[in-house]
Amino acid sequence: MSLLKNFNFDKLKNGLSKTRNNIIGKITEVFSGIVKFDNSTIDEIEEILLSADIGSKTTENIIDKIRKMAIDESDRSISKIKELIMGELKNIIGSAQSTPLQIIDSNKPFIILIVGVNGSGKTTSIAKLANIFRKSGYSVMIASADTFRAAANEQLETWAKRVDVPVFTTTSKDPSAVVFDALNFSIKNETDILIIDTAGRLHTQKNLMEELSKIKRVIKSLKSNGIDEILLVIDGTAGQNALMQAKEFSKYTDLTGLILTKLDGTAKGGIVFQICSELQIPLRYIGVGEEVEDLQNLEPSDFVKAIFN
Ligand SMILES: Nc1nc2c(ncn2[C@@H]2O[C@H](COP(=O)(O)OP(=O)(O)OP(=O)(O)O)[C@@H](O)[C@H]2O)c(=O)[nH]1
Ligand SMILES: [Mg+2]
Repeated sequence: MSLLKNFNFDKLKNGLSKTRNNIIGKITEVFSGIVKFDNSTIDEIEEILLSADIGSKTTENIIDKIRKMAIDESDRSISKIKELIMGELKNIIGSAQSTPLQIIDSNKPFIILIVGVNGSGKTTSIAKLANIFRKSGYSVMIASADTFRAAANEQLETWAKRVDVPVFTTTSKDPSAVVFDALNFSIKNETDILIIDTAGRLHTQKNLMEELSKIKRVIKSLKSNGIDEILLVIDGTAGQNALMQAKEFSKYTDLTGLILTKLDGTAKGGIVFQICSELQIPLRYIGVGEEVEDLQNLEPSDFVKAIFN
């Protein structure tokens, strides 16, 4: 069994620049114009945390602590406040199950099904994942079960070429038929990991959700312990909606983890903390850019540092 990590602090920091400006940039502004630290200063900090999508419960907790701390005047410095906020936020990620993916090496192939709404970043994240796996020494195959869009195969192949991983495609319009063939091929070739790309869907689209169940059944017919991971890809720029999607999707599929993409495209990266505090589903990876290397693990203290330092 091995943990599959990919982490680069500079890339993370770079990817989180909008969120950083939105949080610590604004807090610094509040302190630079300060004449007297009073309740309105605390209100301003509250406003900033809320606007970054850190979430009302977490913000309330932090603000309560700041109020208690601010009674003692010597503690009203920006560095003390920063330290307090960072500590709280780090704990949130730390106590969530933000564990990276673990591959079980026996019983090949390890099967990962990728699901999510249209355009959330499924195909791109698959290529980034495949890159992490391949670099860890695993043989990987991607099955193109997005039979919905004509250009889906091509897009997947372009990405797969970049990371030097084969794509399994057929002319079938039935996603579960593609998966059946791809899994047979992977078993025969002793491929370590099979990742399945799917078409975008909403949890409310009954037929498309039934299609996922069919894929699962087909997999079970060939490999008795079935799918190993079902990862939901959610778009970080969708903020609260991403959180809602995860909540809804998890009612219909047994998700084992989340991938949160496009954190580089939003000033509301605080959504990570809301996801960690409100969901019981591990946030396995975060997308912080458009390059192959830009899918990272969520490391509590580094993630907080990338926003606050
Ligand atoms: N900036 C940025 N862009 C991203 C990230 N992840 C995905 N994207 C972009 O988001 C767009 C949609 O990504 P896809 O991977 O095609 O999304 P999808 O979920 O496969 O889309 P459908 O198959 O149409 O449902 C592409 O332009 C990607 O380059 C990220 O972490 N950062
Ligand atoms: Mg796609």
